[in-house]
Amino acid sequence: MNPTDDMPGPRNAALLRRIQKRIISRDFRIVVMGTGYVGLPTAAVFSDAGFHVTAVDKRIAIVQSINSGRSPIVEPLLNELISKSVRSGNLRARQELGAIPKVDAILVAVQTPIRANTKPNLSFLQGALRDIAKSVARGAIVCVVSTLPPGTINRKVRPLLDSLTGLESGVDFFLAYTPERMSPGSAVHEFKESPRVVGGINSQSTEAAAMLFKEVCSTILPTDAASAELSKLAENAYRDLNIAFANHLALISENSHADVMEVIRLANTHPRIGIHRPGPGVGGPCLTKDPLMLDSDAVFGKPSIITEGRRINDYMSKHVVDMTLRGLKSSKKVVRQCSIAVLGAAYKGGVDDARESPSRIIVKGLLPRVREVRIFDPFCSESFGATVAKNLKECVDGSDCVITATDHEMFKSLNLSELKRRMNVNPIIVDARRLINGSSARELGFTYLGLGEGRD
Ligand code: SAJ
Repeated sequence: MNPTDDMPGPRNAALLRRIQKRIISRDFRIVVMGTGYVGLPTAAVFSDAGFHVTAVDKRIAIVQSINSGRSPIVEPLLNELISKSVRSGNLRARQELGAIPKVDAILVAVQTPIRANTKPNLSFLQGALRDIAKSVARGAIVCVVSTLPPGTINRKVRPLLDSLTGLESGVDFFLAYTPERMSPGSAVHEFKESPRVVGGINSQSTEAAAMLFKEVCSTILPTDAASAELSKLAENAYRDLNIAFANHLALISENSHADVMEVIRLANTHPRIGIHRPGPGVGGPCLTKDPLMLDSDAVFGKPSIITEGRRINDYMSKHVVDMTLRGLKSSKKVVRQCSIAVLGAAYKGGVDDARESPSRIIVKGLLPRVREVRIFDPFCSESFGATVAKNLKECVDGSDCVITATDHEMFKSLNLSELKRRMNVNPIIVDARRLINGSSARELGFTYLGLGEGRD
């Protein structure tokens, strides 16, 4: 048996008890490496719970924002937590880890992007591990939070840390994978309430990491590191595939005189079915990347349900461009003279995040063909090259076609009569998010094209 896979030995059992005492008394220093959409809520929640947290990020603007008590991103509750913790002295940010005298736990939350060739880029992770190596002392807990390709902890993180520190992970210090499961827009709430998967490289590592996360998360799911890695990827790949299925159904419905929303509503009344919503594509940093990470060892040319799902979801933004051009032509408009209003730049409703947003493909697809593309988003300033409108009215005034690209709350209750008054004659709605009642729109004289709605 591998010595690090056995039951807690007497030495580590005593150490674990000492660590537990210090965690409970909050005499425990935590470093969070990387303060992006994952590291920031992590640092905020731990510091709010009374831990001494140092957040490390290379970006000076982020460090300054945190140290002045302001959240650098729009995320409910985050600003309050950061400002409170900075005031109480529990949270500080810095650009370099440097020589912090005593670190009890290090949580690594740096980005693990996908390269253009769809292979994972682990250079930020490796850089962070090099940075933390000198701070990993005997008895420290190291947790990787970033999303990882299968097998990374055991095959890459563990040997690298052991060689950099000269210590033995699982014996001298504890190493675990604790994937985040936060949805932007409710990150703080979900950080605390989503069951937290904690997978150590051995049972002591799982126990040590669980003791720490138990203080801030309502439920802990202890497991091994490899299963934890795969479970994180499986969740997001499953969601991506489910949305791809909804999108595929939308394309089929358009050719079958059926309405995909009705199809899904009916199917979902079955107690064991839960189909997601179709839309203009899948955006954001997670679902566009994690399925590829799960599939990163796939043999080229081998059939892959994951690759096909990604292709369908990517296709949907182009489909919205095609729907728009079709709508303009069927209304006898001269495409080159048309003005298009795109409602939403963020990748989903309620967030200010435009990463991988379907709106980008929609704007880029329409810009070279029409006179003007205007964009309005209540939270997000990204424009993808379109003209930014200050408000909804400015966006739709004198437009020929309105596209619902993001499901922000305010786009779900558009005043259609006012919209019609503000738009040019023969107004068109391309409802890529299915936020608008198509019958009401048609009664008012709109040409209404709902994604996934088949018509005679
Ligand atoms: N979308 C649809 N139809 C749907 C649901 C979503 O088209 O029925 C689109 C959204 O508009 C968006 C994209 O998919 O463009 C992704 O949205 P999302 O709601 O899945 O949210 P993310 O990517 O912000 O967060 C996901 C979350 N995963 C799940 O809800 C299963 C979150 O829990 C993860 O922690 C997060 O990824 C992550 O960081 O991995």
